[in-house]
Amino acid sequence: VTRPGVPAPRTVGEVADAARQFFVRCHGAPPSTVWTAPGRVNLIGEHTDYNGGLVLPAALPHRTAVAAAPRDDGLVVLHSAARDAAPVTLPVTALRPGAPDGWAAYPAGVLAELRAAGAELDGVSLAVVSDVPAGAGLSSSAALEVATAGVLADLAGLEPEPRMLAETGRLAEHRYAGVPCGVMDQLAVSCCRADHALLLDTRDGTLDHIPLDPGAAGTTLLVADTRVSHRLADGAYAERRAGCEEAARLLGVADLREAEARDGAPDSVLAELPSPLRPWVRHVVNENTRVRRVAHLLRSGDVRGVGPLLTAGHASLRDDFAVSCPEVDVVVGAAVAAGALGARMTGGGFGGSVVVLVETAAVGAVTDAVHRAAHRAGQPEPRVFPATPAAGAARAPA
Ligand code: GAF
Repeated sequence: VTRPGVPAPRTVGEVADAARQFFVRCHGAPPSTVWTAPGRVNLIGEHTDYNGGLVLPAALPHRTAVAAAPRDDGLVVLHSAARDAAPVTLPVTALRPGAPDGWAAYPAGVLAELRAAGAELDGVSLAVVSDVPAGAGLSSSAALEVATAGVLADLAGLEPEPRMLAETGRLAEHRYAGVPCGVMDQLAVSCCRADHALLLDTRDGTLDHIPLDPGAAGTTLLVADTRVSHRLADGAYAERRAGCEEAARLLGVADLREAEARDGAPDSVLAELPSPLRPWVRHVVNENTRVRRVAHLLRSGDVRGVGPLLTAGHASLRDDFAVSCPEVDVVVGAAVAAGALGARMTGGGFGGSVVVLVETAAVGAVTDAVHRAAHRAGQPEPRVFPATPAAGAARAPA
Protein backbone atom coordinates (compact mmCIF):
# COMPACT_ATOMS: atom_id res chain seq x y z
CA VAL A 1 0.00 0.00 0.00
CA THR A 2 1.85 3.10 -1.10
CA ARG A 3 0.11 6.42 -0.89
CA PRO A 4 1.35 9.83 0.05
CA GLY A 5 1.35 10.32 3.81
CA VAL A 6 1.57 6.63 4.71
CA PRO A 7 4.33 6.31 7.32
CA ALA A 8 6.97 3.78 6.28
CA PRO A 9 8.60 2.58 9.50
CA ARG A 10 12.38 2.53 9.72
CA THR A 11 14.13 -0.60 11.02
CA VAL A 12 15.18 -0.74 14.67
CA GLY A 13 18.78 0.03 13.62
CA GLU A 14 17.74 2.97 11.45
CA VAL A 15 15.52 4.63 14.02
CA ALA A 16 18.15 4.11 16.75
CA ASP A 17 20.84 5.64 14.51
CA ALA A 18 18.56 8.58 13.78
CA ALA A 19 18.16 9.14 17.54
CA ARG A 20 21.95 8.93 18.05
CA GLN A 21 22.59 11.50 15.33
CA PHE A 22 19.83 13.77 16.61
CA PHE A 23 21.27 13.49 20.13
CA VAL A 24 24.70 14.60 18.88
CA ARG A 25 23.13 17.57 17.06
CA CYS A 26 21.18 18.62 20.17
CA HIS A 27 23.70 17.87 22.93
CA GLY A 28 27.09 18.04 21.18
CA ALA A 29 28.32 14.57 22.23
CA PRO A 30 27.19 10.95 21.67
CA PRO A 31 24.57 9.36 23.97
CA SER A 32 25.53 6.64 26.44
CA THR A 33 22.47 4.49 25.70
CA VAL A 34 19.61 4.19 23.20
CA TRP A 35 16.34 2.27 23.53
CA THR A 36 13.56 1.78 21.02
CA ALA A 37 9.93 0.91 21.75
CA PRO A 38 7.05 0.22 19.34
CA GLY A 39 3.53 1.58 19.07
CA ARG A 40 0.77 -1.00 19.44
CA VAL A 41 -2.44 -1.98 17.76
CA ASN A 42 -5.02 -3.77 19.88
CA LEU A 43 -6.55 -6.68 17.98
CA ILE A 44 -9.42 -7.18 20.44
CA GLY A 45 -10.20 -6.47 24.12
CA GLU A 46 -11.08 -2.78 24.36
CA HIS A 47 -11.86 -1.00 27.62
CA THR A 48 -11.36 -4.26 29.47
CA ASP A 49 -7.88 -3.52 30.87
CA TYR A 50 -9.14 -1.40 33.78
CA ASN A 51 -11.85 -3.97 34.54
CA GLY A 52 -9.61 -6.95 35.32
CA GLY A 53 -10.31 -8.21 31.79
CA LEU A 54 -8.48 -9.64 28.80
CA VAL A 55 -6.69 -7.80 25.98
CA LEU A 56 -4.89 -9.00 22.85
CA PRO A 57 -2.59 -6.32 21.39
CA ALA A 58 0.38 -6.62 19.02
CA ALA A 59 3.34 -4.28 18.59
CA LEU A 60 3.59 -2.17 15.44
CA PRO A 61 6.71 -2.04 13.28
CA HIS A 62 6.74 1.73 13.94
CA ARG A 63 9.10 2.62 16.80
CA THR A 64 10.18 5.49 19.00
CA ALA A 65 13.89 5.78 19.82
CA VAL A 66 15.19 7.62 22.88
CA ALA A 67 18.91 8.40 23.28
CA ALA A 68 20.26 9.55 26.64
CA ALA A 69 23.33 10.56 28.63
CA PRO A 70 23.81 11.70 32.22
CA ARG A 71 24.50 15.38 33.08
CA ASP A 72 26.30 16.77 36.11
CA ASP A 73 24.56 20.17 36.24
CA GLY A 74 21.25 19.02 37.77
CA LEU A 75 19.28 19.76 34.60
CA VAL A 76 16.97 17.69 32.45
CA VAL A 77 17.25 18.71 28.79
CA LEU A 78 14.69 17.15 26.46
CA HIS A 79 14.67 17.34 22.65
CA SER A 80 12.24 15.75 20.21
CA ALA A 81 12.61 15.66 16.44
CA ALA A 82 8.81 15.85 16.07
CA ARG A 83 7.43 18.94 14.44
CA ASP A 84 6.03 21.44 16.96
CA ALA A 85 7.88 19.77 19.87
CA ALA A 86 9.89 22.58 21.47
CA PRO A 87 12.96 21.60 23.53
CA VAL A 88 12.59 21.78 27.29
CA THR A 89 15.20 22.49 29.98
CA LEU A 90 14.54 22.55 33.71
CA PRO A 91 16.18 21.48 36.96
CA VAL A 92 15.36 17.86 37.85
CA THR A 93 14.23 19.08 41.25
CA ALA A 94 11.55 21.24 39.53
CA LEU A 95 9.75 18.27 37.93
CA ARG A 96 6.12 17.97 39.01
CA PRO A 97 2.77 17.25 37.32
CA GLY A 98 2.24 20.13 34.87
CA ALA A 99 5.94 21.08 34.69
CA PRO A 100 6.83 20.47 31.98
CA ASP A 101 3.62 19.98 30.01
CA GLY A 102 2.99 18.96 26.39
CA TRP A 103 5.15 16.24 24.82
CA ALA A 104 7.87 16.60 27.47
CA ALA A 105 5.48 15.58 30.28
CA TYR A 106 5.87 11.93 29.23
CA PRO A 107 9.67 11.55 29.49
CA ALA A 108 9.80 13.99 32.41
CA GLY A 109 7.10 11.99 34.21
CA VAL A 110 9.09 8.78 33.75
CA LEU A 111 12.20 10.48 35.15
CA ALA A 112 10.24 11.84 38.10
CA GLU A 113 8.69 8.42 38.84
CA LEU A 114 12.07 6.68 38.78
CA ARG A 115 13.55 9.36 41.05
CA ALA A 116 10.59 8.98 43.42
CA ALA A 117 11.32 5.24 43.52
CA GLY A 118 14.89 6.02 44.60
CA ALA A 119 16.80 5.94 41.30
CA GLU A 120 19.90 8.14 41.26
CA LEU A 121 19.22 10.38 38.29
CA ASP A 122 20.35 13.92 39.02
CA GLY A 123 20.66 15.28 35.51
CA VAL A 124 19.81 13.87 32.08
CA SER A 125 20.03 14.76 28.39
CA LEU A 126 17.49 13.05 26.12
CA ALA A 127 16.75 13.06 22.39
CA VAL A 128 13.66 11.46 20.86
CA VAL A 129 12.82 10.44 17.30
CA SER A 130 9.67 8.54 16.41
CA ASP A 131 7.90 6.80 13.57
CA VAL A 132 4.81 6.02 15.68
CA PRO A 133 1.91 8.14 14.41
CA ALA A 134 0.99 10.53 17.23
CA GLY A 135 -2.59 11.13 18.33
CA ALA A 136 -3.73 8.09 16.33
CA GLY A 137 -4.66 5.76 19.20
CA LEU A 138 -1.53 3.70 18.52
CA SER A 139 0.21 4.30 21.87
CA SER A 140 2.86 6.78 20.80
CA SER A 141 2.85 8.00 24.41
CA ALA A 142 3.45 4.51 25.83
CA ALA A 143 6.29 4.00 23.32
CA LEU A 144 7.90 7.25 24.48
CA GLU A 145 7.40 6.38 28.16
CA VAL A 146 8.78 2.87 27.91
CA ALA A 147 11.79 3.79 25.74
CA THR A 148 12.54 6.59 28.20
CA ALA A 149 12.22 4.19 31.14
CA GLY A 150 14.72 1.89 29.39
CA VAL A 151 17.43 4.52 28.91
CA LEU A 152 16.92 5.95 32.39
CA ALA A 153 17.14 2.49 33.96
CA ASP A 154 20.47 2.08 32.15
CA LEU A 155 21.73 5.45 33.41
CA ALA A 156 20.67 4.61 36.98
CA GLY A 157 22.18 1.11 36.88
CA LEU A 158 18.77 -0.56 37.33
CA GLU A 159 17.69 -3.88 35.84
CA PRO A 160 15.41 -2.85 32.91
CA GLU A 161 12.83 -5.57 33.57
CA PRO A 162 9.91 -5.17 31.06
CA ARG A 163 7.14 -5.06 33.68
CA MET A 164 9.04 -2.44 35.69
CA LEU A 165 9.46 -0.30 32.56
CA ALA A 166 5.75 -0.67 31.81
CA GLU A 167 4.66 0.18 35.33
CA THR A 168 6.90 3.25 35.44
CA GLY A 169 5.36 4.41 32.14
CA ARG A 170 1.82 3.81 33.41
CA LEU A 171 2.47 5.84 36.57
CA ALA A 172 3.92 8.68 34.50
CA GLU A 173 0.85 8.61 32.27
CA HIS A 174 -1.47 8.81 35.29
CA ARG A 175 0.38 11.45 37.27
CA TYR A 176 2.17 13.56 34.67
CA ALA A 177 -0.07 13.24 31.59
CA GLY A 178 -3.27 13.05 33.66
CA VAL A 179 -4.69 10.05 31.77
CA PRO A 180 -6.16 7.31 34.01
CA CYS A 181 -5.24 4.56 31.52
CA GLY A 182 -5.27 0.84 32.16
CA VAL A 183 -2.24 -1.42 31.93
CA MET A 184 -2.51 -2.59 28.32
CA ASP A 185 -0.51 -0.05 26.33
CA GLN A 186 2.69 0.06 28.36
CA LEU A 187 2.72 -3.73 28.83
CA ALA A 188 2.16 -4.29 25.10
CA VAL A 189 4.94 -1.88 24.21
CA SER A 190 7.30 -3.53 26.73
CA CYS A 191 6.46 -7.21 26.33
CA CYS A 192 5.21 -7.96 22.79
CA ARG A 193 7.17 -10.32 20.55
CA ALA A 194 7.60 -10.26 16.78
CA ASP A 195 5.02 -12.38 14.92
CA HIS A 196 2.93 -12.77 18.07
CA ALA A 197 -0.04 -11.12 19.72
CA LEU A 198 0.08 -10.72 23.48
CA LEU A 199 -2.80 -12.21 25.46
CA LEU A 200 -2.76 -10.30 28.72
CA ASP A 201 -4.99 -11.16 31.64
CA THR A 202 -5.14 -7.88 33.53
CA ARG A 203 -6.60 -9.56 36.62
CA ASP A 204 -3.56 -11.67 37.45
CA GLY A 205 -1.01 -10.12 35.07
CA THR A 206 -0.50 -13.37 33.13
CA LEU A 207 1.07 -12.88 29.69
CA ASP A 208 0.74 -15.40 26.88
CA HIS A 209 2.45 -14.93 23.50
CA ILE A 210 0.18 -16.25 20.73
CA PRO A 211 1.66 -16.74 17.25
CA LEU A 212 0.17 -14.25 14.77
CA ASP A 213 1.58 -14.23 11.27
CA PRO A 214 -1.28 -12.90 9.13
CA GLY A 215 0.87 -13.00 5.97
CA ALA A 216 1.51 -16.74 6.24
CA ALA A 217 -2.26 -17.26 6.22
CA GLY A 218 -2.66 -15.15 3.07
CA THR A 219 -4.16 -12.31 5.11
CA THR A 220 -2.99 -8.83 6.05
CA LEU A 221 -3.59 -6.80 9.17
CA LEU A 222 -4.06 -3.16 8.20
CA VAL A 223 -4.23 -0.09 10.38
CA ALA A 224 -6.30 2.83 9.08
CA ASP A 225 -5.49 6.01 10.97
CA THR A 226 -8.59 8.18 10.53
CA ARG A 227 -6.54 11.30 11.46
CA VAL A 228 -9.52 12.36 13.56
CA SER A 229 -9.16 12.91 17.29
CA HIS A 230 -12.10 14.29 19.25
CA ARG A 231 -11.29 16.44 22.23
CA LEU A 232 -13.92 14.78 24.36
CA ALA A 233 -11.80 11.62 24.44
CA ASP A 234 -10.05 12.20 27.78
CA GLY A 235 -13.17 13.14 29.75
CA ALA A 236 -15.18 10.32 28.21
CA TYR A 237 -12.43 7.80 29.00
CA ALA A 238 -12.35 8.81 32.66
CA GLU A 239 -16.16 8.71 32.71
CA ARG A 240 -16.24 5.16 31.30
CA ARG A 241 -13.65 4.03 33.80
CA ALA A 242 -15.52 5.58 36.74
CA GLY A 243 -18.82 4.12 35.46
CA CYS A 244 -17.38 0.62 35.27
CA GLU A 245 -16.02 0.94 38.80
CA GLU A 246 -19.40 2.17 40.00
CA ALA A 247 -21.12 -0.78 38.29
CA ALA A 248 -18.74 -3.21 40.00
CA ARG A 249 -19.51 -1.56 43.33
CA LEU A 250 -23.27 -1.82 42.74
CA LEU A 251 -22.90 -5.46 41.81
CA GLY A 252 -20.80 -6.16 44.88
CA VAL A 253 -17.81 -7.44 42.91
CA ALA A 254 -14.17 -6.33 42.91
CA ASP A 255 -14.19 -5.65 39.17
CA LEU A 256 -16.30 -6.42 36.10
CA ARG A 257 -14.28 -9.55 35.34
CA GLU A 258 -15.81 -11.00 38.46
CA ALA A 259 -19.30 -9.87 37.40
CA GLU A 260 -18.87 -12.04 34.31
CA ALA A 261 -18.61 -15.17 36.43
CA ARG A 262 -21.49 -14.33 38.75
CA ASP A 263 -24.41 -16.71 38.14
CA GLY A 264 -22.87 -17.37 34.73
CA ALA A 265 -25.75 -15.33 33.31
CA PRO A 266 -24.87 -11.81 32.18
CA ASP A 267 -28.51 -10.80 31.66
CA SER A 268 -29.53 -11.33 35.26
CA VAL A 269 -26.46 -9.37 36.37
CA LEU A 270 -27.16 -6.52 34.00
CA ALA A 271 -30.80 -6.17 34.97
CA GLU A 272 -29.75 -4.84 38.37
CA LEU A 273 -27.91 -1.84 36.91
CA PRO A 274 -29.14 1.64 36.02
CA SER A 275 -28.55 2.87 32.49
CA PRO A 276 -26.07 3.82 31.03
CA LEU A 277 -24.07 1.38 33.12
CA ARG A 278 -26.03 -1.60 31.79
CA PRO A 279 -24.76 -1.44 28.18
CA TRP A 280 -21.27 -0.53 29.39
CA VAL A 281 -21.08 -3.67 31.51
CA ARG A 282 -22.59 -5.72 28.68
CA HIS A 283 -19.77 -4.53 26.42
CA VAL A 284 -17.06 -5.45 28.92
CA VAL A 285 -18.52 -8.90 29.63
CA ASN A 286 -19.03 -9.73 25.93
CA GLU A 287 -15.63 -8.28 24.97
CA ASN A 288 -13.83 -10.65 27.33
CA THR A 289 -15.65 -13.54 25.64
CA ARG A 290 -14.56 -12.25 22.23
CA VAL A 291 -10.92 -12.05 23.36
CA ARG A 292 -11.05 -15.68 24.49
CA ARG A 293 -12.57 -16.72 21.17
CA VAL A 294 -10.01 -14.80 19.12
CA ALA A 295 -7.15 -16.26 21.16
CA HIS A 296 -8.58 -19.75 20.61
CA LEU A 297 -8.93 -19.19 16.84
CA LEU A 298 -5.37 -17.90 16.55
CA ARG A 299 -4.03 -20.84 18.52
CA SER A 300 -5.82 -23.22 16.18
CA GLY A 301 -4.43 -21.39 13.14
CA ASP A 302 -7.77 -19.94 11.99
CA VAL A 303 -6.77 -16.30 11.34
CA ARG A 304 -9.72 -15.73 8.98
CA GLY A 305 -12.19 -16.82 11.65
CA VAL A 306 -11.14 -13.81 13.72
CA GLY A 307 -12.69 -11.33 11.28
CA PRO A 308 -16.37 -11.49 12.34
CA LEU A 309 -15.36 -11.14 16.01
CA LEU A 310 -13.53 -7.90 15.20
CA THR A 311 -16.61 -6.49 13.49
CA ALA A 312 -18.87 -7.63 16.36
CA GLY A 313 -16.45 -5.97 18.78
CA HIS A 314 -16.82 -2.73 16.87
CA ALA A 315 -20.62 -2.87 17.04
CA SER A 316 -20.35 -3.34 20.79
CA LEU A 317 -17.98 -0.38 21.21
CA ARG A 318 -20.24 1.76 19.03
CA ASP A 319 -23.65 0.75 20.39
CA ASP A 320 -23.06 -0.46 23.96
CA PHE A 321 -19.93 1.30 25.16
CA ALA A 322 -20.53 4.40 22.98
CA VAL A 323 -16.87 5.26 22.35
CA SER A 324 -16.82 5.30 18.54
CA CYS A 325 -17.54 8.32 16.34
CA PRO A 326 -18.96 8.81 12.83
CA GLU A 327 -15.56 9.09 11.11
CA VAL A 328 -14.40 5.76 12.58
CA ASP A 329 -17.73 4.11 11.74
CA VAL A 330 -17.37 5.26 8.12
CA VAL A 331 -13.97 3.57 7.84
CA VAL A 332 -15.09 0.34 9.54
CA GLY A 333 -18.26 0.20 7.42
CA ALA A 334 -16.40 0.82 4.16
CA ALA A 335 -13.75 -1.81 4.93
CA VAL A 336 -16.33 -4.47 5.75
CA ALA A 337 -18.56 -3.57 2.78
CA ALA A 338 -15.52 -3.87 0.47
CA GLY A 339 -14.91 -7.43 1.64
CA ALA A 340 -12.59 -7.11 4.64
CA LEU A 341 -12.75 -10.18 6.90
CA GLY A 342 -13.39 -7.84 9.84
CA ALA A 343 -12.70 -4.34 11.16
CA ARG A 344 -12.97 -2.45 14.41
CA MET A 345 -11.82 0.70 16.15
CA THR A 346 -8.68 0.14 18.20
CA GLY A 347 -7.60 1.99 21.34
CA GLY A 348 -9.59 4.36 23.52
CA GLY A 349 -11.96 5.62 20.80
CA PHE A 350 -13.51 8.96 19.71
CA GLY A 351 -11.26 8.94 16.65
CA GLY A 352 -7.88 7.34 16.21
CA SER A 353 -7.35 4.17 14.24
CA VAL A 354 -9.21 1.18 12.86
CA VAL A 355 -7.71 -2.31 12.64
CA VAL A 356 -8.74 -4.24 9.53
CA LEU A 357 -8.17 -7.92 8.78
CA VAL A 358 -8.24 -8.52 5.06
CA GLU A 359 -7.34 -11.14 2.47
CA THR A 360 -3.96 -10.03 1.13
CA ALA A 361 -5.39 -10.13 -2.40
CA ALA A 362 -8.05 -7.60 -1.33
CA VAL A 363 -5.72 -5.05 0.33
CA GLY A 364 -5.86 -2.67 -2.65
CA ALA A 365 -9.65 -2.85 -3.05
CA VAL A 366 -10.33 -2.38 0.67
CA THR A 367 -7.83 0.47 0.95
CA ASP A 368 -9.40 2.23 -2.03
CA ALA A 369 -12.88 1.76 -0.59
CA VAL A 370 -11.80 3.26 2.74
CA HIS A 371 -10.29 6.28 0.98
CA ARG A 372 -13.35 6.78 -1.22
CA ALA A 373 -15.75 6.54 1.74
CA ALA A 374 -13.73 9.03 3.79
CA HIS A 375 -13.62 11.42 0.84
CA ARG A 376 -17.39 11.11 0.28
CA ALA A 377 -18.01 11.78 3.97
CA GLY A 378 -15.81 14.89 3.84
CA GLN A 379 -13.40 13.62 6.49
CA PRO A 380 -9.59 13.54 6.43
CA GLU A 381 -7.86 11.07 4.12
CA PRO A 382 -7.06 8.05 6.31
CA ARG A 383 -3.49 6.74 6.43
CA VAL A 384 -3.64 3.01 5.77
CA PHE A 385 -0.63 0.79 6.41
CA PRO A 386 0.15 -2.88 7.12
CA ALA A 387 0.82 -3.88 10.73
CA THR A 388 3.10 -6.90 10.92
CA PRO A 389 3.38 -7.82 14.63
CA ALA A 390 6.78 -6.55 15.79
CA ALA A 391 9.02 -6.86 18.86
CA GLY A 392 8.64 -4.96 22.12
CA ALA A 393 10.99 -2.42 23.67
CA ALA A 394 14.71 -3.16 23.73
CA ARG A 395 18.09 -1.51 24.12
CA ALA A 396 19.51 -0.70 20.69
CA PRO A 397 22.80 -2.46 19.95
CA ALA A 398 25.73 0.02 20.03
C1 GAF B 1 -6.37 3.55 25.97
C2 GAF B 1 -5.82 3.23 27.35
F1 GAF B 1 -4.59 3.80 27.52
C3 GAF B 1 -5.72 1.72 27.56
O1 GAF B 1 -5.31 1.46 28.89
C4 GAF B 1 -7.05 1.04 27.26
O2 GAF B 1 -7.98 1.26 28.29
C5 GAF B 1 -7.61 1.52 25.91
O3 GAF B 1 -7.63 2.93 25.81
C6 GAF B 1 -9.00 0.99 25.67
O4 GAF B 1 -8.99 -0.39 25.56
O5 GAF B 1 -5.47 3.11 24.97
